[in-house]
Amino acid sequence: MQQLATELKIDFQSEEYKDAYSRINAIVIEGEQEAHDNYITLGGMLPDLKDELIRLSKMESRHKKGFEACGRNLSVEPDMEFAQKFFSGLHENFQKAAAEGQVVTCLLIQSLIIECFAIAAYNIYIPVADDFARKITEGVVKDEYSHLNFGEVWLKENFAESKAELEAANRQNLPIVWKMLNQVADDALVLAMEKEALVEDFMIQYGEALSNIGFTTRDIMRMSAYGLIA
Ligand code: Y39
Ligand code: FE
Ligand code: FE
Ligand code: FE
Repeated sequence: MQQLATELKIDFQSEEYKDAYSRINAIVIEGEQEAHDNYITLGGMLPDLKDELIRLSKMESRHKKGFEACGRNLSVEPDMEFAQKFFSGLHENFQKAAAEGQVVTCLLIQSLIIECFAIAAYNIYIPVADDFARKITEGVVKDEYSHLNFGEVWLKENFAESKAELEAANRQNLPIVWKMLNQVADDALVLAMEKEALVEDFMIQYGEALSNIGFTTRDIMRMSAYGLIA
């Protein structure tokens, strides 16, 4: 698929590309670090699943190292301060939920919302990435599907007791994802990633996840509409 990047004549060494990459690469590195931390926290909340959650956290650490290498490969310095602010809304909501023992909310934020965001972003990035980053991202996205599956399986098994909390957590956090997508749209376009494609892929993954857990089409339509008010 390197052809698409070549066809689009993407200049990975232009100042414009590297400037946008300094923020997108930082977002991904910060996201992987927070995902690592979130799975450790979840391991403390779900002691029976601790070993599996530690395993997921280690995968997230590997992803982080991979994306750090992608930045170094292009001689880009990631803007980590920007990235921490970018994630602060979801970060704070996850911390608050964890402090209150709301495992359902924590799973919705990390294993559904953040994983779907990652899957959408990585799928859209792969065809327009440089050769080095493409190989890394192809390996990472496979793992992200397994992380999403972890959340789906747990929430499906506990659907009846989780439904109300999932709806409240969706209502609180989906608008934040919309703001994040809007905030990153200009930089993403410099990398040849279109916002419409990101939104579409995200909504497909997220809607499928909600369906797998047990929500009806009607529920999913209603829950998805909360994204639009951001
Ligand atoms: O589970 C994970 O590994 C998720 C943390 C990673 C999220 C990465 C967020 C990617 C958003 C990039 C937006 C680019 C347009
Ligand atoms: Fe990851
Ligand atoms: Fe991930
Ligand atoms: Fe993940």
